[in-house]
Amino acid sequence: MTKVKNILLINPPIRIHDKPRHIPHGIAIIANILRKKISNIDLCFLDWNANRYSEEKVSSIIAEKNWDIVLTGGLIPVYGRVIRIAEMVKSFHPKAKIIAGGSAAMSVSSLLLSNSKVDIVCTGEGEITSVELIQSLIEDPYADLSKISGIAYKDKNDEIIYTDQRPLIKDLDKESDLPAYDLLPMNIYLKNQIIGFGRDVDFISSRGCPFHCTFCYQPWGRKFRGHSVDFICEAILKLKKEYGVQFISFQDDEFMADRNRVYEFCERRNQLFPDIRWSCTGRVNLISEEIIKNMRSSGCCSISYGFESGSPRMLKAMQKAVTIEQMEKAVALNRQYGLPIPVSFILGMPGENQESCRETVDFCIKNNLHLESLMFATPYPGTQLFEYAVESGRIKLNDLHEFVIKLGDARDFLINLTDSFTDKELQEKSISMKKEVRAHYKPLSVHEIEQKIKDLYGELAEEYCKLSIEDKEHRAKHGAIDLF
Ligand code: B12
Ligand code: SF4
Repeated sequence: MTKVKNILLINPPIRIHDKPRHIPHGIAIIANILRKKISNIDLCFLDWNANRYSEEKVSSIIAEKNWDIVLTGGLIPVYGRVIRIAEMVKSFHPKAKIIAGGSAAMSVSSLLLSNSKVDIVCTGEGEITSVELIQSLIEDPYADLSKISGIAYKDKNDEIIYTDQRPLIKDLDKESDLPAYDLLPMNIYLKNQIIGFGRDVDFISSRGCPFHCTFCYQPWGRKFRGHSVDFICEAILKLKKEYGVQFISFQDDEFMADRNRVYEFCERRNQLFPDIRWSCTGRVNLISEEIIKNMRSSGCCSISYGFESGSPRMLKAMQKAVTIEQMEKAVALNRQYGLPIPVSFILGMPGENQESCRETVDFCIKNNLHLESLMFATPYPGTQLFEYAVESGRIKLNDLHEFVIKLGDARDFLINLTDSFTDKELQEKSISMKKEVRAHYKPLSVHEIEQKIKDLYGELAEEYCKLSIEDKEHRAKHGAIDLF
């Protein structure tokens, strides 16, 4: 019998200016799968993000046990933290193997391997790869990894080796799993709502998106793969029973890509858990009166849209594949069915100029929308926009590590992709556009907002009054709860 191996999974902190709100789906799914599929392991999940520990505390947890394998990763803004975690681990346990995954690892795999003490990167979906990899490392820490698909690693000579790409999972229900909720500090997540009120949790019910927006990273390709409605409903029933969940915020790239699945979910929600309310991501070309009516009458409280621009020219340049007419129709339908209108915009895509900014401002004023969630165009690695930034010499590959370390929230200005504005002008433009739109925005009265919130949220509406200023600010940026 092989010796028990100590495995530590670390979820690094993200968005530390806000409360921890989002379940770390990727690494928590991996945790669940590893403990089910591999025997002889002692697995510990350190949620640095949820607990907001100091680095000293994390370092002492790393030091206290002889970890054999450490897994970490997440979205690209945790790239720097992954590097730091690898340093801390190796300083106490030089022989421990460090495996990283998520977009912080797969969208910049060779960069991460070259600039850190990370040993192995998971270059795609982690469910099968992590099991094969860890089984192999348990048998022999110095095993030949070249036969394991879906990884990149440093060999004995520090050369980076890429193995075959692992094919995408065909059936998410069978081959993936739920996050290991019981290993996470669920109460922290449940009290820091995302979109809803009460005990609100996020859920990712699909992978992949059929569209081609140039600023978006699509590691799972253009084919939409959804969990079945059975899987989703079982998960919600579990979350309700075990954690008293009252609201589900679907954070899929594009929850509505498969309309039949949406209709089926609405029907099943009404049968199985009519008290659960929910929100999701949408797209204006997928919206119709019929679907929105259905969603509204089955507890949907918010559909968020990435509008990005009020300029048809910019929409085309971003390959958004939507029209201004479709955007206006979606706004009107959301209003007609009493739903708030959380929309986001992007400033500073290549080709942005005074005229396109004017069109965005005019579009907001005409449709009485706010512009508070205006982001700066940011070329995240793996996107077409990133390729453009490299080709146009705005990002130098020699300086890539310094650039990636700085990536964070797209609300903060990082790089200028336009030819029409200087950096300073672009940042001032963002302020002046928001200011102009704010001056024209006609909010509903407090009474009208309260009434709409009651209509949408029923008994959960009482929670609205209890929101802290911080939570209200979060809503203003992401949930647009009082913008109807
Ligand atoms: C929910 C979400 C968030 C949440 C955070 C979630 C969290 N707890 O970390 C919030 C809202 C905070 C967020 C913020 C941002 N996000 Co975001 N987000 C997502 C979203 C929609 C889902 C992520 C998710 O849980 N997916 C489901 C899980 C199962 O997939 P996964 O994490 O990739 O995990 C799989 C593999 O990667 C791997 N894996 C993951 N971790 C690990 C670890 C190990 C050890 C191993 C072996 C494997 C492994 O196995 C998993 C199962 O196959 C994705 C879109 C997407 N398609 O993933 C964007 C996405 C990750 N976000 C993205 C971006 C750009 C951002 C922002 C920077 C955007 C912004 N406007 O500012 C901000 C970051 C803000 C900041 N200050 O850091 C990009 C990343 C681009 C890139 N090149 O890295 C994505 C891909 C969106 C997109 N399509 O462009 N985001
Ligand atoms: S921005 Fe949305 S619609 Fe566009 S490709 Fe990304 S997930 Fe799909």
